[in-house]
Amino acid sequence: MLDQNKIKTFNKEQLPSHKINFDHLEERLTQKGLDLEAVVDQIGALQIAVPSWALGTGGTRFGRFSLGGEPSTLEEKIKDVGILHALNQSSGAISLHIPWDIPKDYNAIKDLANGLDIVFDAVNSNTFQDQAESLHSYKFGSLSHIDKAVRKEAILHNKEVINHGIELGSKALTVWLADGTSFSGQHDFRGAFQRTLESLEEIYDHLPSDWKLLIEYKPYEPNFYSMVIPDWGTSHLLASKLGDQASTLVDLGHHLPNTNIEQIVALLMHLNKLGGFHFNDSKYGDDDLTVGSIKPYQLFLIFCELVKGMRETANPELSWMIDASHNLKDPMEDLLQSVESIKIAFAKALLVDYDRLKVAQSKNDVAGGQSILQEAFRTDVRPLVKESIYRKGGALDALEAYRYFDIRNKLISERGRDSKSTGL
Ligand code: PSV
Ligand code: MN
Repeated sequence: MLDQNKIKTFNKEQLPSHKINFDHLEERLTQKGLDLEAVVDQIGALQIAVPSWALGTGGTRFGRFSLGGEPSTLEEKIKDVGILHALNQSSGAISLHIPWDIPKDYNAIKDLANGLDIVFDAVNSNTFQDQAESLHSYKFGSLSHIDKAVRKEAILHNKEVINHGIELGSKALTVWLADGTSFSGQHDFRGAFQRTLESLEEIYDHLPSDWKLLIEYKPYEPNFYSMVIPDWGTSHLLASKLGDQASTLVDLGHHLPNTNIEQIVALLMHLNKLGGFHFNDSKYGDDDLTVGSIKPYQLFLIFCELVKGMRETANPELSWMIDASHNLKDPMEDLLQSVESIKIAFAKALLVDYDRLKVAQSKNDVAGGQSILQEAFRTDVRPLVKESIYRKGGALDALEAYRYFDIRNKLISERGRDSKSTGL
């Protein structure tokens, strides 16, 4: 649907109005002792995985308004990520959710992805939807379930997900548990924690030696009294007990309002235990809104900790991923906007003068420290982001290009108006 030549032609047409102007930026970077080329390269190198479930329209419990042309097979989902990646050269990975995306022919799937320059990021298990009325339903939990047979089923599922991932070249399993309670007295906290730990131990034992186990946390939903892994402390506790291959995954939407997420990031990196990210934005809870659309300053502060952590700690490489849902917008447009916001926040964080910040901190110069951060945040880094994408063959304006090539309508005529994607 899209090839490099088409994007080149688009860029040529757009260039007069999109002229990349570095004049004031170059001067600023030099003043800070930063090399423009190195900064552009770093921004260009950042790849953010697209979750297979974010390619269709989401919904609320009040309804879902489908957009048409949604990918209904794994192949179509990979093709959609291929379109995003061709446009922004920054979405070269897909994260699968099993059983929504069970691959039938591994080689064919790998060839398809390979041809689109896409790799397989973390695979996600799903022990929150099983509707079976038998003993094996997950209504009352999965890895923490009181019944050993249900726990066994959930452990087996996670091992199968790892097996699928091995075939595709994935290197991580992400576990998010819906386990918890909605009423006091429903279960015993210590018992549920212990059963979860023991279940995770069995899954951990099945991990290949070069894999990571990423443990997500969430304070509420679908359970409203307690969650078995409600916060980063519990996730970290489990990861520490499991071993070096286990770490915590931070989903930005999985915090109570006003939680200081940048502090969590800093501490986890200090302990070499930050495994990855699910980016999104929120105003109230797990709203799954476009990254950077509500709290861009928070996103920037998180990136400052990430940049410092990557320079100053031995924290292993992170898995970067978006986790969002799209009720109103075309998901593809939303994902393009999200990736752009992530890159903007990253670019701003690269401009912070961390040496000067340390000096300000050592003198308790509160206003000085704050202004060092704000100076970087207030810099318009869009030319740097644009240039990094342009150099890799991406579109000068990915969203505009998506509309220019009329991609949604093409997908609708290919797949139909009623085609629906799997996911939540
Ligand atoms: C749960 O809210 C979550 O953030 C987990 O990452 C799931 O795997 C994902 O959403 C999809 O439902
Ligand atoms: Mn998530």
